[in-house]
Amino acid sequence: MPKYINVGLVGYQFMGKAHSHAYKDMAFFFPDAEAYPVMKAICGRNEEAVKAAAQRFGWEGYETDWRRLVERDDIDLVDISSPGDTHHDIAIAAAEAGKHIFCEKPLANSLCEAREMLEAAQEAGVKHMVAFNYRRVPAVALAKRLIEEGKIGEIYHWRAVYLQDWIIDPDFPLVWRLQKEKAGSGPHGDLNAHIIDLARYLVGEISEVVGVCETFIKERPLVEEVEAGLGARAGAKKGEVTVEDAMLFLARFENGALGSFEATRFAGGCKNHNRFEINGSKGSIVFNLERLNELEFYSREDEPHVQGFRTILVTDGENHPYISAWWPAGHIIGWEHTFVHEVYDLMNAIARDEMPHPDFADGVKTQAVLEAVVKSVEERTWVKTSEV
Ligand code: SOE
Repeated sequence: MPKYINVGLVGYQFMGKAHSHAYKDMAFFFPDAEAYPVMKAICGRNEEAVKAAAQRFGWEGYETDWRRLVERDDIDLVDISSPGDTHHDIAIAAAEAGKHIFCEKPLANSLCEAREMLEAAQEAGVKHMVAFNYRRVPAVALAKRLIEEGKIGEIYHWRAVYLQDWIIDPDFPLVWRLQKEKAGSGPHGDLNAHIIDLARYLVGEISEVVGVCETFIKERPLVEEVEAGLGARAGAKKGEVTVEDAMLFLARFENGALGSFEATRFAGGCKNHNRFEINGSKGSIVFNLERLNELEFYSREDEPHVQGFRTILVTDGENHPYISAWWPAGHIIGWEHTFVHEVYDLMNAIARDEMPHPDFADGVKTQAVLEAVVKSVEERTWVKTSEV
């Protein structure tokens, strides 16, 4: 008999919508789940907007104060899909109220906050998970399997970029993601956090870093009206951009591998270009989110006359994770499916009384790398992740 987990979600915009869709679709496609989510309540400060979101996304009800949501006896899991400056207080209150927590990335706006969140969740004995959804792309899961099977041997290089261009227009307005007090940082926390998590997942822990960053457009029009997704309509007045527009860094891994990371919102033509290359002693792997159903693999163990990169279409339900729940081979999946996979794994973990991954301890480690990079930029030197 499946269990039922009552969910309360904070946030109803871009990420709130992605998570709502995942809760709504999960049982439909994954009937074998050991627990199903029940969409109890969605929360946001604007009553008219959150009420409309509740109806459209399929929530039973809504709240306009997250404190009220967290206190409700009929909520088992609190999902934090609101901006970074809200994560800490909601997570601590949720842990104290004995709720499981699913939190958007990066875990917090600072390492100190992230550590407090981990401590509170551990003390309360609740399950906790950070929404690094790209671990749940079937092609990334296949990359993990190939590495674990020794198919690329000893890893020498990790080379990752996360490139977007949605603010390249200097007249794009000053949305919350460009404000330090709300977002904590620019593409560093938003995008580098993802590729750091993937690097930790696939290669191992990062020991030291050195970074460089720039804010190309220092002032932008203030927001007149927030639009769907990442968009907004610009007003007449201008304000200061308080986060970086691009952050690049080099890294050394504990296992001796070398890494490079680049996150920018100024890579014209690149929309959501989350790409990594891994080179090992026996082969290489290449992944690009803009081609998320594919994984490129090169093996030095192939016969020399056929050596070269092959492109694996990762849509075979018998051999590739999550896929059997969706469609026959070749009937490709997309970005929103990664959130459904997360919810499936989270529900199963709660039902089995296991900790899902990545948990808040992973979130803290990623946060330490982010913070070490910022310190290295400030001090113009290499910084060890153990020293932040
Ligand atoms: C916007 O930069 C964004 O939506 C991020 O916030 C997400 O985490 C990333 O997956 C896609 O881009």
